[in-house]
Amino acid sequence: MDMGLTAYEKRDIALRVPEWDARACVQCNRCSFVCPHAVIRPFLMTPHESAAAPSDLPHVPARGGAAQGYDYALQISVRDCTGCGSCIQSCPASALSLIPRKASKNTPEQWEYLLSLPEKTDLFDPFTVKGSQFRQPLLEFSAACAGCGETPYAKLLTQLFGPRVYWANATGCSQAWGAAMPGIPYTIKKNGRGPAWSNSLFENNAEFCLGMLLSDRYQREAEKLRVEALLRAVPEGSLALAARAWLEGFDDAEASEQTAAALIEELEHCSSPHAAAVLQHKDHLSKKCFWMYGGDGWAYDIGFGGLDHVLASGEDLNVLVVDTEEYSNTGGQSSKATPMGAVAKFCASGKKGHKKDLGGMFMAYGNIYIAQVCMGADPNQLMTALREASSYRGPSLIIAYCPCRSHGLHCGMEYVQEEMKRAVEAGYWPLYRFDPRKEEPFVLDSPEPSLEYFDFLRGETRYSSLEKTFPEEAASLFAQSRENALRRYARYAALSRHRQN
Ligand SMILES: Cc1ncc(C[n+]2csc(CCOP(=O)(O)OP(=O)(O)O)c2C)c(N)n1
Repeated sequence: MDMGLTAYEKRDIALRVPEWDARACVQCNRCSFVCPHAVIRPFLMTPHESAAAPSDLPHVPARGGAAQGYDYALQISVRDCTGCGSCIQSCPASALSLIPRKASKNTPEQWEYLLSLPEKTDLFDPFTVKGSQFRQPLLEFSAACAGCGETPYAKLLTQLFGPRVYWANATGCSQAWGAAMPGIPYTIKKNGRGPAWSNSLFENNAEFCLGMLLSDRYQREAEKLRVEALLRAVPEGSLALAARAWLEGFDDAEASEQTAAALIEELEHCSSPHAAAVLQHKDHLSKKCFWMYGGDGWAYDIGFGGLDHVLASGEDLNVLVVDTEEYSNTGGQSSKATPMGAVAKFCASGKKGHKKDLGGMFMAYGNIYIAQVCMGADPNQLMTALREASSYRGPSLIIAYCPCRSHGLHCGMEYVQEEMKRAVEAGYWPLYRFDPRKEEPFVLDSPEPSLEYFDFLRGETRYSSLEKTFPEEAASLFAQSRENALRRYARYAALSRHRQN
């Protein structure tokens, strides 16, 4: 199956698309960070590349010391845009506005030209909002809803780890938009490298990911034996040097990417049968990272047993839970992630029990890295969590808040990132990190709640509808939910000595 086929769809469905005001732009890349469909992207150009660009391509001198001498362009693939407006509402400088599709000056030629340029990935730290967006997204133009809360997280993972990620995707929306066959939105870089993605059943996705990891481990160990045999046969010279460097960086993802490339180069000029044997399995030279991914229906409910088993194994794998607080893909049934008082299928008169504290449960193990994140509220905390999770040589669990159109945001899906912020400000969705490497592992990243809890609830139909249909239930459940949220915050604050000091 070919990767990246969605790039050929060009659905052209947006009536209004973003327009960039280059002079007002502060080049923070936040618009690209939040874009659910990877249609708005920043590019850096050398003076030579700017000179060769289509004459109507808008660009300005790049900001930021590292990019001095480069030009900056923000491009929109209008034919792939859904017109959700999330980028516009997330821009801190009002440098984007929605204009009629026909009035857009962005052309396919401009877009194609910018895509043809070499990536400038080394100028900024990739684990920052700005730096991450200069990396090619390897998830683009998916079939997700306009304003989807899940895809920006998944896209970000492909930007940070894409070429070396093995990705186990549970059934759910993430699989529905991730594999709307044959429209594959996962794509590859110019060198042919991209995420190795596969989907298994709802019930066994965690085990599926563990299987990927074990299979890769045995294949890499076998490759190591072949390289060691090669070294015994060819102990001197540049090939031997490259082989030793590869062995030294065997378990280091960044290093092994470079040492593997250098070794392959040497092997290609060597006639030894040992070299041919190593080359035959060259895909296993670079170290991979393992992510499993799915919704709350998978992680909190149906796949929970497997998730527990695999996280308890202590293996070096990572989990991203995109928590929409319901089974979004099958029409909004309640899950154990659905909070008290929310209306969902199977709880038309409001969920009676409290939301399961997935992170809290796994914290009890003590050796699992855990973070609860929310990109619209604190993107820097998200980047820190991803950096910490990926560097932790053990299991990591990231639980990400994802508003969904089925929540019925009164403000509309263009304010999806703002709604995330409100969830954190109200104390509805606390942000924290638990890092087993630290003497004080738990850090509460959320400030004290500053927004009235009920104001947040009343901004979404899944809650506000209860006040109309079952007002007494609503009053009681909302009050209990608020009480629970405040207690939870107090509990976390007490745990977080860091913040207290
Ligand atoms: C064992 C099993 N039960 C039911 C289904 C049908 N099913 C497919 S997706 C889905 C909902 C997924 O919800 P969630 O994990 O929260 O992901 P979301 O769609 O919200 O991203 C269900 C119930 C299934 N695939 N397997």
